[in-house]
Amino acid sequence: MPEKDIQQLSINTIRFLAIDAVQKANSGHPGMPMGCAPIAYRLYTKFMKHNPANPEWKNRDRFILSAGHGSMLLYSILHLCGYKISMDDLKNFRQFGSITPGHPEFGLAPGIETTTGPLGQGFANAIGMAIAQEYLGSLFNKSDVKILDHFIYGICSDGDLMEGISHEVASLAGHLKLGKLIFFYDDNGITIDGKTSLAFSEDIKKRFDAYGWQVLNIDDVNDLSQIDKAVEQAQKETNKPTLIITKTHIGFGSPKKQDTASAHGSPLGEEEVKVTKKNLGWDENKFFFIPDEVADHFNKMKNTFSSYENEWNKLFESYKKKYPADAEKFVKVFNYDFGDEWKNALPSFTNYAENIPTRNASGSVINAIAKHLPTLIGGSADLEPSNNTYIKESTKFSAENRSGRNFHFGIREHGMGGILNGMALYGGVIPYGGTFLIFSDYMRPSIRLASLSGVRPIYVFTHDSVGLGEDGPTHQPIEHLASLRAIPKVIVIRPADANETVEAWKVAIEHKSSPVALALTRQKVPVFDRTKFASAENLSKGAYVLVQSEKNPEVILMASGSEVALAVEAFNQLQAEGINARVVSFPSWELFELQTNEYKDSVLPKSIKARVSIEAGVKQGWEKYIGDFGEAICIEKFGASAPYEIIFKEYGFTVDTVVALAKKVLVKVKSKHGL
Ligand SMILES: Cc1ncc(C[n+]2csc(CCOP(=O)(O)OP(=O)(O)O)c2C)c(N)n1
Repeated sequence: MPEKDIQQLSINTIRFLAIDAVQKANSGHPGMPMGCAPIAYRLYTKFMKHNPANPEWKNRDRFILSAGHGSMLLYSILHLCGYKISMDDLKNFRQFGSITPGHPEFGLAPGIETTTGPLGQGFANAIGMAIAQEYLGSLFNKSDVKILDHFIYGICSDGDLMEGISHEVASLAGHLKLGKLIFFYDDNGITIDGKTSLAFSEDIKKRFDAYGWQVLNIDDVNDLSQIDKAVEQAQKETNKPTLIITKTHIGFGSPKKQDTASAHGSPLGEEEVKVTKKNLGWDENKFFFIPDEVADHFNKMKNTFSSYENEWNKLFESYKKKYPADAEKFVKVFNYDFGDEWKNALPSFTNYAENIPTRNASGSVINAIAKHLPTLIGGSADLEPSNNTYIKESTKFSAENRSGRNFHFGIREHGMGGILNGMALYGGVIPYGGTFLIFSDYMRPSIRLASLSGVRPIYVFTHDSVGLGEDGPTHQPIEHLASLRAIPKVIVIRPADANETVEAWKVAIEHKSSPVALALTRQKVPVFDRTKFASAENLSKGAYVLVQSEKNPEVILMASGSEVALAVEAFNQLQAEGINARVVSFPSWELFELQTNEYKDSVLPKSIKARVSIEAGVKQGWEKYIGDFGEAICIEKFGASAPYEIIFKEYGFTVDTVVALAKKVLVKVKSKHGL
């Protein structure tokens, strides 16, 4: 069969695998794969250096399907290339427990580089990956051997480019001159509601030109020579990311549905599947059909695919000979194997007379460990002096300086969230990003996806309560701790003092499977005298007894962050009045929940029912720990613009209130128990 015919047959195979899977699942998005099949085919078979036998190969070209609703496009091409996605997996599209869910999920099927579906996120992830590649390249590439030297391809859709996050990250990608990025824009003029003209009329070319991207055009996606020309030109441009505006037809080939919104999000319908098959010269009675010629065509590519990796392996061998220390470091970095030196370098705060904001302690930790964690890299969304995220021994990452470890994400929290995910997904780096806790709202969709994907960016959220003071209610988080705690698997840590902050960072570096959010104070808090109080190392257990009366405690005061100091003051007062109490420092619910029941009972014994929680945020969730008799000192309204001491006083965060509540719960407990 002539080359052209086999190409066409392969492209139609992708289309019909997608159509059949969507039809079988009776849900999904056939239109996008039908339109974009030629792009996926050409990239995976001609341009991308990848090896289906080893999807983890470090120097593979990446492919990001930002328009994740078109997942069947990705599953089909991966299946054809020989990734471990079987025909049964395709038939189980969107079924419980399958590796082919409605939208691609990182970690489920090989070859899926990131979880996409929420539009705009994949596009941001790709930019994070490009950044990670540049940084790691600066560490390991030599003028004579480049071991990280690949492209990051992707497809984004109208929806991706409408979403705000795409504006944020495209702007940064242009600024940073990320030349390895090559994105196709699936310009099919259709979204769910109908034509894009309903809500979208900007000139995409001008927009991306203005960001500093190279912008290319393809008039007809079905003309493979146009794809080839565009990709070749994109590869040559090393100083700018490239957007290839590609005219496609949603639902291509479907007589009734092509170019209409009805091809977007529902099966074509049995009748329309038939006529579409007829229309494109396919046997209408065949389902999930891969013609022999197509199977052969892809089989023959296996050697080429593995040769890409073999060539790189040879390159790496020569690298190893010339640069043995770097080669060893390369392997270690991707295994996050940094030895114990960083732990030995962790600071200890022993001047107990000092009051230190936990954000400052965090800055000290970053700078103490940075030397031993060469791929700890991060920055802030333009709040670096407030977040204390700067690594002083390093420089700023920029278009001219890829070895800088300090990132200026600009005022783009959502973009930063998506980029951090891409960096974490790339591997090898430990990315962190800072902003005020209040603005975690601006990056929440990305935080959720990091957790769903099982990757670990570290968030440095400072200004963690009304304790930030005069900036007022617009800047004072109230519901944010609860809201972050509500996201499954996110580890939220609100350390009480400088030494707990050290331990919080230790957890953050060691925890690799979900995001860690550090909530840190702007205001000064005391450094607890650890010769008198329990060790801060207990932070890793999420909650621990910080101090208690010698005799059996009758009441538990539990608090997180800056409110722990208040709990200790109230404890002293209660002691003075002859009431035995216990202070539980409670920096992390999630870490506490990971402990054994025995440990949990030892910190919060069932027998002590008199409990008070103190946290400068909503009560939501504390009920679980304070129980039926407990009381919470919390904030159920917005904050106020004033010096923080005044706000805390006005909002009931005083020793008197804590003591009074402790007594109240004691009375409640005693009367209920008829004592
Ligand atoms: C953040 C977000 N909002 C809404 C959706 C729901 N949604 C899925 S696809 C889509 C838009 C489809 O238009 P387009 O991006 O042009 O894709 P196409 O119709 O070309 O397949 C929307 C709104 C989503 N996936 N993510």
